Amino acid sequence: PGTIRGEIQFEHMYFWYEDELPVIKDLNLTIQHGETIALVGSTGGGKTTIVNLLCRFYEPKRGRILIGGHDYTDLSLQAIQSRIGVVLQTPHLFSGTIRENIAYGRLKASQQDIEAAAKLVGADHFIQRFEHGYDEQVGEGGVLLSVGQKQLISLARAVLSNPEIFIMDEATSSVDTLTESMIQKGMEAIMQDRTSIIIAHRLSTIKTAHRILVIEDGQIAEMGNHAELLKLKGKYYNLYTR
Ligand code: DCP
Ligand code: MG
Repeated sequence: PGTIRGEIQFEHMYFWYEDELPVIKDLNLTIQHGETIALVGSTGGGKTTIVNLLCRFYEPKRGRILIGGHDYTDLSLQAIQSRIGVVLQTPHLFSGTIRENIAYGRLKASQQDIEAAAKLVGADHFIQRFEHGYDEQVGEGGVLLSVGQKQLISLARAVLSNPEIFIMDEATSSVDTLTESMIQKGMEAIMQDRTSIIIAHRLSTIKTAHRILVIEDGQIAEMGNHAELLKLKGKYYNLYTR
């Protein structure tokens, strides 16, 4: 039983928002424990919706989601969200210090644990340069930081929470190349031995994923690894060889 710890299954899942237009249509997918999945595809395809459903910000209208072999509606919301570490495209920080934002309510987290998490994802580098280091205030919602820096802090938060499942919606804009390579390294550190779902925009992330899913119109349009999908000369090929 321990072997399916971070296994995720979508079974005949359907979803629509208030307007009732189907957004996810009969999604069937099993993600193995430890697997890295990249979701790609054109805008409006349903990638963020899939992640929102998995975090149970919404629930499937039909079909179900299983986490570790259990229908997730049988688990508490808190139990689900403690098993998932998520980095949003525009990460949410609260006004407070960097230290508090990494700890995120984990009162037992020691300074050593916090710094170890930050070092692992490469966030320590820019944090040390602040006048107050880990005690620097981030401002309302983190306004004093760049999007890339906020993602690095969210990555450190995810590492500290040691989740079975790691989800990341990569930032598309305004990340300088140094921060981008830090984020890349940080993600690689977290993805080790964890089930990971990355909504990916960078080829470096996508190429190393075990499976790439092209999501279009709420369905899996193509699935395979980078080499397989290139060979197919289909939608993935068109997205990434222009
Ligand atoms: N949608 C909606 N109401 C919401 C969110 C989305 O009606 N609150 C619609 C817009 C799209 C569809 O659902 O038609 C899928 O939206 P997603 O945000 O899931 O799409 P992606 O994440 O794939 O798009 P992007 O690449 O732009 O992030
Ligand atoms: Mg999206």
